[in-house]
Amino acid sequence: MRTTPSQDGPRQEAGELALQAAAVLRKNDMGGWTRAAPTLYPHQWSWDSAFIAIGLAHVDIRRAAAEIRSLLNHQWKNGKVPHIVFNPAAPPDSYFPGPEHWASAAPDAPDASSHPAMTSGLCQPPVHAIAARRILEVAESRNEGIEDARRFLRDVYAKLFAWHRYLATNRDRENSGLVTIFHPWESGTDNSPRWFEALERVEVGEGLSYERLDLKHVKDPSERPVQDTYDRFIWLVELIKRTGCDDSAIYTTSPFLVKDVLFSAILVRANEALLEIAEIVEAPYGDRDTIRAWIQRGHGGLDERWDPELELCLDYDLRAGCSLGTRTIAGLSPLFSGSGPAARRKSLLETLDSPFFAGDPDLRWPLPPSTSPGEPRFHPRSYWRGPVWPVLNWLLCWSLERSGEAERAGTLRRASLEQLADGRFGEYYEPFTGEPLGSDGQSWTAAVALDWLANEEAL
Ligand code: 9WN
Repeated sequence: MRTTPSQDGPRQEAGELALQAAAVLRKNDMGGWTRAAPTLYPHQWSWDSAFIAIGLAHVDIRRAAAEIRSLLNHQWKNGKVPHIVFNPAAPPDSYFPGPEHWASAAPDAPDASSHPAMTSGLCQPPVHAIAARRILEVAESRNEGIEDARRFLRDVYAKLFAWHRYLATNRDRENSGLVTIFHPWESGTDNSPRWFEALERVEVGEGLSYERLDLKHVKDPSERPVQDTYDRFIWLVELIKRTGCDDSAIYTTSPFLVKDVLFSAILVRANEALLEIAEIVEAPYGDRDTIRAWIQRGHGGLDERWDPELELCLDYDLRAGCSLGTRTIAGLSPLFSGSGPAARRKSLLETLDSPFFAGDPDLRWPLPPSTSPGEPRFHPRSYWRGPVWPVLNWLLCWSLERSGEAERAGTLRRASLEQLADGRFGEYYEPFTGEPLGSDGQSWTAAVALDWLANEEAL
């Protein structure tokens, strides 16, 4: 990261912030992979890793590539990229449900016989191809590490293709273009009110006994999910484990099966990135046709989920056969994927800027809360129920740029950098006061700051 002349105040501050962000990533570096946060999340999380790689690209291309490579080393035989790769050196009581809890649940895992388990049995949104493509872009813009980045793309292309094929098949038996999630943790937006009604339908069975560890790491328990929600999370893990993480069995038996529009929107963009990678590595034409078809199907699926009344894109509960109509940032999914007619995207940009989201006059910065402040289940401190998440804003910014909305993306980026200017790199932020919440020193927040700062410098 280039430092800036001292007579230039804001640039000097940007240089300082970049150094602080890089220091967070260094501190969380476990040697070839990065823990998501210093104590709350001592393992490698799937989509966190992708964002982390984007940030690392501005520091060291090979290290950025290593982040994704190490995650993909634990890809399952069926193509699934696991949501957590456990750190064998993490203290036993540092995270629940940890490796012991997942043990023997995963015959498809590459290290299935390992006790404790090396990975969880879930997955998370597929930001990886976006990150892989970005690594080469950053290398080219810095004119550094270009050959390393190209070699990395050649090495990981087949794995990324297998990952996307898993999502297009095992997770979309309906050929709808929309990904089915088996657990709110798979959405990455875990206790968002998006899942409330679907979770209500999950009846927790007998004999659930466990100790929550997450509450030990935050000052205020209201920043974490309520007990009732957590019980359902753990019960769903139990049911998934009972099937041996078998996707067909889960499809048949699980009480929670939801088409997630945000996950699906990210997959559309990830497929666009994968197509670019396929061209760079000269992958077979058949692959490229397949990826193009996935992109088309993804757009189609998202179009189908448009709700003209709420004027948002809605998740769909496969079990109950109904839409899940809560006003959250996921409703803006067509802005993330670039789907739908231009008029719809224009109206969504207006919604983004309206008091439902970033236009609420009481917000500390004009940044969209994860759940609209008007929602009855909005909570400004509880994670995914209201706080602002910098990583989602990174995705939104990046997608807006790709859709030709550079000015709108720039506004979002600058407001985000103001939010992060205190150098604490919170996991998420209280929308009205701007207080950082959850974990400080959260790796992916530092990572997106690095990417944004580089973007500002390039202007
Ligand atoms: C469960 C690591 C992860 C993020 C998720 C975020 C949170 C875990 C938890 O932390 O989820 O996966 O224990 O709450 O919701 O998006 O990947 O940062």
